[in-house]
Amino acid sequence: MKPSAAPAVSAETKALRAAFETAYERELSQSSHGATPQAALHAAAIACRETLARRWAKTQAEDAKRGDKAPVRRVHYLSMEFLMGRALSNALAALKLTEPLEAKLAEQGQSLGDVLEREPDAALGNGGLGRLAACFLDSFAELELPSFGYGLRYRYGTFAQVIQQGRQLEQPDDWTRNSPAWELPRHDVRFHVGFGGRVEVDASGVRRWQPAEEIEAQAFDFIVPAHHSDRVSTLRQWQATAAPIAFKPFCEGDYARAARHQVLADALNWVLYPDDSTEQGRELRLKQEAFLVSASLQDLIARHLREFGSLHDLGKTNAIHLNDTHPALAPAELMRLLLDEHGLGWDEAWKITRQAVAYTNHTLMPEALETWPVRMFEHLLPRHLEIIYEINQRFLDELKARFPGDDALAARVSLIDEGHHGSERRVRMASLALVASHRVNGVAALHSELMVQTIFADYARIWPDRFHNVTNGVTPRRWLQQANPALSSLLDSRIGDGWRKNLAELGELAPLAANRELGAEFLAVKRANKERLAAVIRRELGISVNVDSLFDIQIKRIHEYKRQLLNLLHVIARYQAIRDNPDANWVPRTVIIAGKAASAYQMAKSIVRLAHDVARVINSDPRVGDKLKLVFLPNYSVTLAESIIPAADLSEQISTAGTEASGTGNMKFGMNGAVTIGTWDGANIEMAEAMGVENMFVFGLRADAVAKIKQLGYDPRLYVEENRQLKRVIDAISAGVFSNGDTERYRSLVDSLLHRDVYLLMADFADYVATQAKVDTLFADRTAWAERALRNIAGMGPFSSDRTIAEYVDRVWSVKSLNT
Ligand code: DL6
Repeated sequence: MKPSAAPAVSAETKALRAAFETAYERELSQSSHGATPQAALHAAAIACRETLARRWAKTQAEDAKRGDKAPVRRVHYLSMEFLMGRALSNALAALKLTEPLEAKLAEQGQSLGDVLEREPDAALGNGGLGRLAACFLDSFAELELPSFGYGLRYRYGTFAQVIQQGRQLEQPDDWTRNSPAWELPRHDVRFHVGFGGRVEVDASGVRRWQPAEEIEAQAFDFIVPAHHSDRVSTLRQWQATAAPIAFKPFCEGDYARAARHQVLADALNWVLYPDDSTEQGRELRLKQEAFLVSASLQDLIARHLREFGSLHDLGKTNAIHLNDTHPALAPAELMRLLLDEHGLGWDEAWKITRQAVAYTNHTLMPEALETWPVRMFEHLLPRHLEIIYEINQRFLDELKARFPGDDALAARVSLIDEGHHGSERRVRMASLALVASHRVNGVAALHSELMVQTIFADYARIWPDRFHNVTNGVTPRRWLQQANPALSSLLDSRIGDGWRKNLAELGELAPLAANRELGAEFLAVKRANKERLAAVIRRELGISVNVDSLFDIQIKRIHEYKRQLLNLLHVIARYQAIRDNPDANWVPRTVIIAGKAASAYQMAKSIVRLAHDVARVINSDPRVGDKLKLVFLPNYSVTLAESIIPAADLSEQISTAGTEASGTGNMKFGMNGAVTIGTWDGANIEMAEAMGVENMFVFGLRADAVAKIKQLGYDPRLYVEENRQLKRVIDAISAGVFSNGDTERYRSLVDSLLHRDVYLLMADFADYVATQAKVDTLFADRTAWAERALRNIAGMGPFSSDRTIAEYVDRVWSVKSLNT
C-alpha cells in the first residue's frame, strides 16, 4: 500500500484561506436575509472568484511573456456549447477550501451539502459535445495550456424537462435567475459584430462591408482552476448588449421601433438552439454562430497585436479549434478581418488561416453537418459569402488540376451545394471547415475511421494526411474525485493518490483486483452510493428501490440510435418472464433511465412516454415486487449524473455499432466501477481493449456487419417472427398492455420497428437479452463481480481528458504539428 501525501498546510495555503474567509464574511454581511444557505452559496462563490481572478491575472501575464518561440500555440476553443454544471464544489476542491468552508458553515449551523445544492447548473449545452468542452477547460488548466474557451452567454440553458402523465414537457431553464456569482463581467472587452447591409467597392477596388445592423459583444469570463497548480483556464462567453434606443422614434412615441435594436440583441442571448422549424429560428442560429465567431476572433487579434505588434505570425502562435461545424464560419471571418480590417493580401491571410484552424467532427449523422441557404448568407453575411466563393473557386481550381475531368468530385466537395430538383443553393459548413483546417479529427478510433470512409471520403482522398483521431476523455477531477469521494479514498489507500494527477496510475489496481478484502470494501462503497441514489429516487418519484438489486443505468440524450428502446424491450421481456415464473431465482434489477428528448423529436418523446408507461405497470405489479423496477429520473443534468454514476453497477452503452461517435458517459461509468454492457461502438472499443475485452459485456452486430445487413436489404420482421420472446414484447406494446388498452399510442413506434428499424434493434435483441443473462450470473457472484468492476476501473487510465488534451497539443496545437 502506498502512503498518501500528508496534507501539510503551507504559508501560502494559510494566506489563501484567510483571504477566502475575509471575502466570505464581507459578502455574507451584505446579505439582507442573514446567513441563509443561498447567501452562503453566493458569498462562497464570490470569495472563490476573488482568488481565481488573481490567478487569472497571473496566468495571463505568464502567457503573454511566452513570445513567438513557444512550442505550443495559444488555443482558442470555439464552441456553441459548454455544459459546465455546478462550479462551487470544483473550485473549493481545486483551491483546497472545502474544509475551511465546511467549518465556517458549521459555525452558522449549516451544512456544505445544503449550500452546494442551491447552485443551479450552467447547462449551456445539449449533451456529449458540450460536456466534453467543459472537461477540456478543466484539462487546459491542469495542463497549464495557454488557452481561451469561447462560447455564448445564453440566458436560458437547455430546457428543463418536466414529466406530466408520462409525457415530456419543456420549460425554460432560467439559470441566471440568482445572478451567477462566478462570472467576471469584462466591461472593457467589447467588440462590434455586423449583420446585413451590403459590400461596397471604393475607387481603388477595395471591398468594404457596410453592415445594416451592429450588435455589441461583451465578454463574461468564467474561470476554471487547475487542481495541482495555481494556473486557471478561461471560458469567455459573449453577451450581445443592446444598442442605445433610437432617439427619433422614441421622441415620436414609437417605443417599439425605438427599442427594436435592444430586442434583436437580446434575442441572440436567449436560448441555446433556437427552434429551427421556422425561418426566424434558423436565422437566429446563424446569427448566434456568426456572433460567437466574430467576437472571439476580434478578441484573439486584439490580444495578438498587443503581444506581438503585427499579424504575420498569428498562425504560428495561435490555434483556432472548431468544436464541430457550428463555429465553421471562423475561417471566413478570420479572412475578412485579415483582408478588410487589417489590410493583408489573400495569400498571406489564407496561409495564416490554414495554420491556425483545426476542426473536430463529433458525429457521422449527415443531418448534423450544417448547411445554410446561400440566400440567408446574402441577407445576413454578404461579405462572408464573397470570401467563401473565393475560397471555393481557388479550391476547385486546384482540384481540377489534380483530378482533371472529375466534375462529379468537384460537385460533391464544393463549398456550395448547387441544389437540384428545385432545392435552394446552400453553403456547406463542414466543407468550409475541412478546406480551411490543417488538421481534422474524429473522437474515437472507429469514428475517425468511418469518418474518412463515409461522410468525408472525398476529402480524405484529396488530403489523406489531414485526418487523424483523438479519442475523447473526461476529467477525473469532477467525475471521480468529486462525484465519488469514498471510492477515491479507497483508491488512495491501495495505489496512492498519484492517479488524481495522472489517471494512468489506475493501472496499478489491476494486480489487486482479485483481492477479496479490496473487493468487499469496493462493494461497501458502491452500496453506500446506491443508498444515496435510492434516497433521490424516493424523494423525486416516491419509488422505493432495493439497494441490493443490480442498478442497471442508461443516462444520455434520448435518441433512436442510442437505443433506449432496446433497453425497454429487454425490460418488458424480463417482466413477462418474471410473471410467467415469479418463483425462479431472479437476480433483482433496478433499471434507471434519464435523458432529455429534443423538443421537436417526436419519436424520442414517444420513447420517454413508453418508459413511463412500462414503469407504471411494472412498478405496481405485486407479482414482480423488487425483482424488477424501472425508474425514469426527470430533468437529467450534469449534477444529476454526478449522483447517478457512482451508484451504477451496470452501464448501458448500446448504440447501434457505427453510430455513437465516442460516448463519454461510458468512461465516467467505467472509472466509477460500473461494468459496461455495450456494442462494439465508439470509445467502448478502446475501453474494452484497455481493460481486456473479457471484462466488458459486448454484444450485437459490429459496424461492418451493420453496413452489410443494410446493403443486403434488412427485414426486421424476420427477426420478430423467429423470436417468440421478441414477438411477445412487441405484441404487448401494440395491444396496449402498457397504455391502458390504447392501441394507437405506440402504433407509429411499433410500425417503425417492424418496417424500418433503422437502428437494428430487432437484429440485436436476442444477443442483448442473452448477454443480460450473463450479467445476472456474474452479479450473483459478489466476489467475481467486484473483481470485474475493479478491472474496469484499472483499465480507465487512458480516458482522462488530460490525455486527450496532451494528444491535441502534440498533433494539432504544437508549432511542430504545422510542419508535419
Ligand atoms: O465528442 C463528444 C460527443 C461524443 O462522445 C458523442 O458520441 C457524440 O454523439 C457527440 N456529438 C454531438 C454532435 N452534435 N452535433 N452536431 O453531440 O459528441
